[in-house]
Amino acid sequence: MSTTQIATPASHWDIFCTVVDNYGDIGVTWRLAKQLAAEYHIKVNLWVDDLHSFSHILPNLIATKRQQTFNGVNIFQWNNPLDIEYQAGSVIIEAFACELPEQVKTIIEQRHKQSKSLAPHWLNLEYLSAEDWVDGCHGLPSTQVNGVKKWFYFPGFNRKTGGLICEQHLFKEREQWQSDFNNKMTLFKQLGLTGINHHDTVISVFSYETEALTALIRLWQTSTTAIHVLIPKGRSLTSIAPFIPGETNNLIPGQHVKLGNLTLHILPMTDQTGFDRLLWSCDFNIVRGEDSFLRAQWAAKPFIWHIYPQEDDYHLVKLEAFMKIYCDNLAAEISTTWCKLNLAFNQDDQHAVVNHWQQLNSVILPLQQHALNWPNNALDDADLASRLVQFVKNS
Ligand code: TRH
Repeated sequence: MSTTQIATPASHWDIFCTVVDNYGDIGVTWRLAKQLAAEYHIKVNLWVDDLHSFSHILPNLIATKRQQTFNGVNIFQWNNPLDIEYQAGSVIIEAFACELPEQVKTIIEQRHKQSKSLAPHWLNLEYLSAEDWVDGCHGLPSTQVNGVKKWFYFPGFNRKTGGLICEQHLFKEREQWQSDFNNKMTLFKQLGLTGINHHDTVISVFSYETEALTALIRLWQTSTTAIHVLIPKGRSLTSIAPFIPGETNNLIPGQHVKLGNLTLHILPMTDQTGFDRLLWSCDFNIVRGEDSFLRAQWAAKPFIWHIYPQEDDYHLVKLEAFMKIYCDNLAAEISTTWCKLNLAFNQDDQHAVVNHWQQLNSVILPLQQHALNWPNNALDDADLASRLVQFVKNS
């Protein structure tokens, strides 16, 4: 049975998230919810339609439980129609244009009718993009039926946008972690990885399926020095199948396959803190989607971004937009190599990806320096949560 209350606005915030596929939607909303609770002491109710997927990145979550609390955030199983008593928060965020439950929309309208000041702030949190048009669309309202306003909140890489998710002390923690190599060695041990020496090259791979990855594995196999590729169980495994005896589905985290100087290690999925530390500990990261893409930037290490594929290759437009700002002050030689490598990976171009990876060696030092400088430049003084809290105050 569904019960709704419309009397007084509650002080909490509601975030609604549908898990489309993969982990990006829940990954982003979970990061935001945790940060709002930890740094702004906001009571956050996070409504998620698929707790099973969520439990991959929050292993202690019980997928069958309707309500539970982690990191100060109340997590609710969101069934449609809502079957839990619902009291609307002062701010309601629909993540990535997910359709709010009818009961919630009704409450927003009723409150608005009573008095505009009683109506919750209704925001749609959009996907991250570095495209120019984002500047003009961030923060615009759209008037819904009955005059209620919904605001469009766009994350982004400059001051005209809603900013990037980044916790207050993240860079300090990352610097401390990277200043002592024992941290990464301890992490590798905790993950059950064996045979990794301090100076070996370590590469993490969290991508979608692509033959570009198959080509890189083939290349790394011929390396004269030790390379370790760390692969959390998931879609990347399809692309390494040719190198694995038996079914990739049967691979167990902790298992490894040795191919000359290359070792492929299968990893368990961990929580987001563990995943961040993994990125901080590798020399190079291959990431994807939205959240791991950003976290690879915060790791301050060189990376390849395997962007989420879209119809008509629109993702390549988004990739170009990001490459343009990332390479803005890079020397032409470095920028060309890095951009071509990213393009080749995203176009499944086996020949080009191998070619550009081989050229990476000659620009790796300045690229590493750039990766170190980038996070502060990209953040542009304010992270997404702080801009969002301010936006709500102002609107
Ligand atoms: O899973 P993704 O491919 O998500 C994608 C994108 O967000 C895309 O924009 C969206 O449209 C699509 O989903 C539906 O990649 P992403 O965004 O990197 O999200 C992965 C999340 O999983 C991220 O929060 C990091 C987290 N993660 C862990 O917490 N632990 C792990 O071990 C791993 C491998 C990932």
